[in-house]
Amino acid sequence: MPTKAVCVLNGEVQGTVFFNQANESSPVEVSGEITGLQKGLHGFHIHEFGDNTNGCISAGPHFNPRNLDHGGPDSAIRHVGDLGNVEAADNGVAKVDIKDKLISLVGKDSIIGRTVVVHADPDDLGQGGHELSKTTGNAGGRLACGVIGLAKI
Ligand SMILES: [Cu+2]
Ligand SMILES: [Zn+2]
Repeated sequence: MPTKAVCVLNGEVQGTVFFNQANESSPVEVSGEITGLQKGLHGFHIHEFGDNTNGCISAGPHFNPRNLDHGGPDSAIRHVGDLGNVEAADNGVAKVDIKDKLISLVGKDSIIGRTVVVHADPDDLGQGGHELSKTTGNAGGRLACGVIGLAKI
């Protein structure tokens, strides 16, 4: 039984992100589009809380159920929520096309009810040597966010 979820991003930029998981042990396919960005890389994460009461800041830190350091999507050491970067073209549009093995739409690593955040700056994937590299990837401000909800199949 496949599971689908969706997230509408609102803030200084806009977007819609879809999540699709064929079964509970399959990778999650993340697709969609974000518009209004500055050209280049922007950190793209799942944050812990589905709480936007005080804007994107209420979403809390990166979703990190294993209590590890921040990394990139292909790092052995990473937060479950570390999806790396999206890249905007000259027209400010970033196409999202990610397949991730750690996030899930069911079980203890489920991202349902949590928040997608897109950032102002590139995520250094834990490698930047900045004091924030091992917690946030030094990805800067939160441009937009949205809570992930179950979608109609
Ligand atoms: Cu983030
Ligand atoms: Zn992280």
